[in-house]
Amino acid sequence: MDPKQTAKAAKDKIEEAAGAVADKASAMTGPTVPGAPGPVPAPVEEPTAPKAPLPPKPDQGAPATGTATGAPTGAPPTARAQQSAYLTNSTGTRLRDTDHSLKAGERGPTLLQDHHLREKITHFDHERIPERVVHARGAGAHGVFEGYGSAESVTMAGLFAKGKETPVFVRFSTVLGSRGSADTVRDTRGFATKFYTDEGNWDLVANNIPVFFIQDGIKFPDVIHAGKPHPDREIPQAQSAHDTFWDFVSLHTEAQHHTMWNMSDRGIPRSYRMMEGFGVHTFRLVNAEGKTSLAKFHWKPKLGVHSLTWEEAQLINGIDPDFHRRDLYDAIESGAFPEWELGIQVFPDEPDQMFAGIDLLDPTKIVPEELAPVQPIGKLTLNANPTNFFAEVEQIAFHVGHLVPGIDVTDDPLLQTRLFSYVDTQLSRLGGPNYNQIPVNRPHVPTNDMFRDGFHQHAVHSGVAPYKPNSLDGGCPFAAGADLSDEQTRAFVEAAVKVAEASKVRDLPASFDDHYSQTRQFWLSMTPVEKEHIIRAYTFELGKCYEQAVKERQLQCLANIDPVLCQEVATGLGLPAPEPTVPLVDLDPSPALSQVKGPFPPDGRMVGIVVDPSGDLSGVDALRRTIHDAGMVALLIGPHGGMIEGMPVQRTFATGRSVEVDVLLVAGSPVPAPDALANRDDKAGAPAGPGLDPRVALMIQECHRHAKVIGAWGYGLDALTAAGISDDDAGVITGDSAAEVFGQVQEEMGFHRVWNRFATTV
Ligand code: HDE
Repeated sequence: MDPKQTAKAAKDKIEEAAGAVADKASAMTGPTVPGAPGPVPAPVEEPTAPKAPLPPKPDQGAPATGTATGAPTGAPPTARAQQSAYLTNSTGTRLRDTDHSLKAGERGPTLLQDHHLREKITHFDHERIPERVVHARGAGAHGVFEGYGSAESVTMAGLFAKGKETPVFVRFSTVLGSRGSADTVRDTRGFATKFYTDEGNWDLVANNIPVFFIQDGIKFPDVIHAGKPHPDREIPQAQSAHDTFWDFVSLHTEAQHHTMWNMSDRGIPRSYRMMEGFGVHTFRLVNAEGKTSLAKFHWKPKLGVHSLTWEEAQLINGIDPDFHRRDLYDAIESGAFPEWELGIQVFPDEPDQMFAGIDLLDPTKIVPEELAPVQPIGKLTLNANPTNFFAEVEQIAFHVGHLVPGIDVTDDPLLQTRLFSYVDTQLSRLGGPNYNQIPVNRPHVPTNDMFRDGFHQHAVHSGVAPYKPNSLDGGCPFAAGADLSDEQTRAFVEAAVKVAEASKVRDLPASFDDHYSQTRQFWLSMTPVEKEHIIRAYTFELGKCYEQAVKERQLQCLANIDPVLCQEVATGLGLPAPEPTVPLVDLDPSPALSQVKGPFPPDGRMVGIVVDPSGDLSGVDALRRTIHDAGMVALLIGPHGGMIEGMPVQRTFATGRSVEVDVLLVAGSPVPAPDALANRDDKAGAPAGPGLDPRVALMIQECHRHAKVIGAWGYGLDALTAAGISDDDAGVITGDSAAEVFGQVQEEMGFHRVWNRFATTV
């Protein structure tokens, strides 16, 4: 048999199957439920007739199929996956049996000659690579960036040209936890974007918090060692609520600004789709005339910035530890593609690198948007899930030094260390210096780097002279032109800025000394309900510390930020509130920092619908379609799985929990289901009024406590009464029909929560 013919037949079959799946997806008119495990439903019986591998799911994308040195191959993305209809070993030889090892008789010892067994087990033994030192836990997606053309006066980077589309891959992450840790812990989130531009890859390796714990990269191991689990018992996982973290930040007080952001609602985002992103450092932009400007990068989510409540975050860590990952993939699968605008704050490139008294090289400082507005320069849309998590999300390697003409770095001492660290870490994480040849890291333009050999070399370099100058390879390759206005030949050239005359020192400028005024500014910019959340977060975290000295020292830092904050936390800890040791500086509040805003679009929001199969279900199916058409996901919640009146049940009273939904619609008042027994489902121990399933009562009460919009009609009103919720309460919407109630619910849910349902005291 001609192997080429076999490969071609397999490829044709894969493409045929991919087409069939796409047709099937487009033919589906009803609300889809994201999260299905395969592209075609699995049969109950094990399939045995040989056929080509299944294609990826319609929502999945894959890295481009260029070669390791950037040449387009024209192969379909599926060419990267398994190709044969038959099981083979890693060198393509077909295998008959992978279920039994080769033995000396059925009961005999296994033979050393079993090369298939040895290959299979050896490969398995080496499947793991080191997880990232920080940001180990994450999720990622493919997308596209479209330039607005508005940045052309400050940067020549071609990706910002009007209408220019650039493919991207984005990876979101937490910082402290290990790869298998929970998503909704209190932590900073990473927001790293690789732009595969026509001038090489540009990585914007950002966070969802605009300031950092430290001003000099040499302190990075210290802050991370303090935040990671205690080295003796390796607890707690993915938490800052422990002694070593608070020991460090209370001694190293430049960390206080970032810590305040972590204690705010920003530390527990509702979704990766609802986070801002910040490049943190000031970068240097260069336009086609060579003129430089300083700039800070901001990602602004179309859906607004929203958070969980602390109780929700803690419940979700148990109920669905993959909450953020699932939310991102489900939203993309259901067509609610997340969007952000990229914006820049631009500052003149003055020799002192200051703006409005703020040192632009100090990464513990922001420039309030009210002083320097964020100007939109392009739009990011995430539109495809990964096909293979390991190949794409785990192996992507970001680096702040992946720069393109028009974008350069500054002397921020944190950024300077990062320029070293990101290459270095990939050497041990990805096993050698050729990690940029891994498919997800490959640029979409030709590379000609004269780097040779090393582990996992995929390129087959020709020529004899990988050095310069040479004559034996005809002088190839040649240095690119320094003429910045020639887009065809221009090169990345470091901006020739002056370096001040100085002596070698291990020190920072005096302008980095103020650790408190912007921390206080953040506090003063919060609404009362956001301040309550901050007080509660500090009290929780310090309450988890054992050392009295650590708590007292952090209270002193809080006294230097705000006396009310300090007093409230001190009361919770049962300790006296100290007096400030530095003068309190009142900078103008920055309303842009508050999250209490709206309305925002509801795309991809989860709408729970509680149904009673014995009650009136009229309007529920139409409601599901309305929710779907409005870009949201409807979750039908019933007493049992399977179907209810032709509608698929996504959650039962046993499997569902309030924290999974943004809004709860109560379409009936179901009596206790047969499994509403506390010994079968602990939630059934929740108190409920007469006749209502206690799990439904708990769901309504939690949604109410977490200030979510609740809608009810018909017998649903009885359920509210039995759960002890008044229909006069803010954000509780009642009416005669599903359609009437949902119309009002939609208006309210754009504000994320019913904010005035929270009582405040500050
Ligand atoms: Fe990172 N950081 N970082 N960091 N960082 C890493 O690189 C480091 C910093 C950020 O999804 C590592 O590939 C140092 C600031 C993100 O793959 C490592 C310093 C910001 C990600 C590293 C910082 C970030 C990383 C670990 C202080 C926000 C995840 C694995 C000088 C602007 C990227 C890796 C991904 C990852 C070093 C500070 C963001 C060890 C030394 C500030 C989003 O190289």
